[in-house]
Amino acid sequence: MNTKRKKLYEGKAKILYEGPEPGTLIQYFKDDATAFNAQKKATLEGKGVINNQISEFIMSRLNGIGVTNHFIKRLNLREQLIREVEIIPLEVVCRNIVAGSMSQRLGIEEGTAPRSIIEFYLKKDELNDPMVTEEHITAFNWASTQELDDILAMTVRVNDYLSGMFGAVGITLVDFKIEFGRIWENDFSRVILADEISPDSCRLWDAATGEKLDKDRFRRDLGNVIESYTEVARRLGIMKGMPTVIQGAALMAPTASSKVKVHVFLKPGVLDVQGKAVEGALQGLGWTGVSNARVGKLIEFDLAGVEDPQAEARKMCEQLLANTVIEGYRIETA
Ligand code: AIR
Ligand code: ASP
Repeated sequence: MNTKRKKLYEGKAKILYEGPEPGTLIQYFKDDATAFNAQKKATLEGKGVINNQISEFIMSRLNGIGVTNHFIKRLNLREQLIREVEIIPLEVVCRNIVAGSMSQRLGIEEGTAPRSIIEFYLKKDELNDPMVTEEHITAFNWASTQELDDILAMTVRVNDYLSGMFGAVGITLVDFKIEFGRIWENDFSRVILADEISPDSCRLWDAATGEKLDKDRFRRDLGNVIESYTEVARRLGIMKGMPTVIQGAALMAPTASSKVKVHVFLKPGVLDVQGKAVEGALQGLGWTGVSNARVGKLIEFDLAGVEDPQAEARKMCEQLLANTVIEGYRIETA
């Protein structure tokens, strides 16, 4: 992050900043992890980068099947542009297999599978997010009956879609938590899916081995948290499309320093007087096969304190290093 903007809210794993236009926000994914109402805390390097991408992937897919949500586009490794919503103070949990708090509360062993169950929790840290029923929700106006119907219908669709999506890559969707918000259009409001969907908010088990690939690795001190999140991203085909430098950077501290080389040269079609001179001289010395010589400049530097050196170097070219009307540039980072 290199621009100063207004922070609107800081949660346990994310920060919300004012967006570039009214009705938009920027959602920043931190590396911080908490569990048991923040009694347990840690920083898991790279988690924010992975969750930003997994959540982008899932939210885009859900948008594609008509589950309207707040995601607009990913901006960089840790940030996404989202629609501003009036958050409904509920955590909606959908369970396909008994695990976690339901297993503890009801004394039912983890792993048994009844039918899918949807539960509601009130978002209230001071009270440890108590479970509530539909009666509480409508009685206290946290959501209207109509909104609750929409929330239930959307949760069922999300569960169907995600169960299939994860199933196809050998992952069992055990349970997940989602949140919703209201958007206003004139005097009418509509409920849309908000927040994030990632291994922080789902239980994901390897379908073959039962191995946990989600935040329970952190909650239960099972180790390999980032490795498991990365595995989820890999199976979904997300990490594959990322340039190698960024894949490395995903797990790298944001303060690590990169070697950057920026090559700037005149665009093809722009007369390069120096290039022509060099070309003529080389030809004169007998290298008659030389053509299209361009003389450019090379700018080298070390760059620390940024998360995406390529992206920063690109901005430097656009703002200072190249005259983009007539010059092109090529960036190498290592
Ligand atoms: N969850 C609940 N509160 C915060 C989160 N992330 C998610 C868990 C789990 C599901 O909701 O990650 O996937 C049910 O959690 P629990 O603790 O009630 O069993
Ligand atoms: N992150 C939440 C907390 O700190 C819940 C959890 O994921 O365990 O309580």
